[in-house]
Amino acid sequence: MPIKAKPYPFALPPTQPPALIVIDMQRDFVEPGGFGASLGNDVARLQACVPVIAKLIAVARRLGLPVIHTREAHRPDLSDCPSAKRLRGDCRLRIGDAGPMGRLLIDGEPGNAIVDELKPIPGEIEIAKPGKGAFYATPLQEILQQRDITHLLFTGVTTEVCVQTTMREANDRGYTCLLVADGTESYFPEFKHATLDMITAQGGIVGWVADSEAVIDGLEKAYG
Ligand code: C5J
Repeated sequence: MPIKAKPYPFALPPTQPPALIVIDMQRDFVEPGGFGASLGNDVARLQACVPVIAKLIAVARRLGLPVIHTREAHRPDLSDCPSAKRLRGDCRLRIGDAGPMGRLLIDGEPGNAIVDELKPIPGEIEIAKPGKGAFYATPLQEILQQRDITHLLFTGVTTEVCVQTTMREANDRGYTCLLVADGTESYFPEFKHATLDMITAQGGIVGWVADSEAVIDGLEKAYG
């Protein structure tokens, strides 16, 4: 039974279930005092997708879907952060500077941790990524190949930056991708909506979009 989705129903693979990919649900973006706030964004906007992702993670764990979490994170010496990225914008605090939750966007700092509600459990994969896309300079592709995963369900933040970039990277690598509409958020609602439209335009040029309710219903019927 396929998932009710746009632009047309999303067929689930019969044997190896899709992976649930949770992009960058870290305090840096979602809580006050982090990198997202330092760029002048209203971080409260992103909190709407936290309970939706929590529900999807619970379903994925119960049905045995792999759950893969990512964090946008740089090494403490910033050797993986190009100055073109660090110096961009007119922000109060830059990547690597000390903020209220530790150094911004630095691996291991309190602000770089995934929010409490969505914490990975032992056995789940957590990938620190230095770029917007989760395939760039990470082992993600090998991890998916080792598990014969062909289909990916995307959630996380922000829709038009790290989520969309990763979904496009996944497309070029041959993965079949669906974005959960209420499981992703942006600081800019108009960018979120534009991204959903871009993904599904032209017969699903980047993939499919569905609500979490439809995704959960489809997963329960396929793997429950
Ligand atoms: C941003 C992200 N917005 N996770 N990162 O810089 O989307």
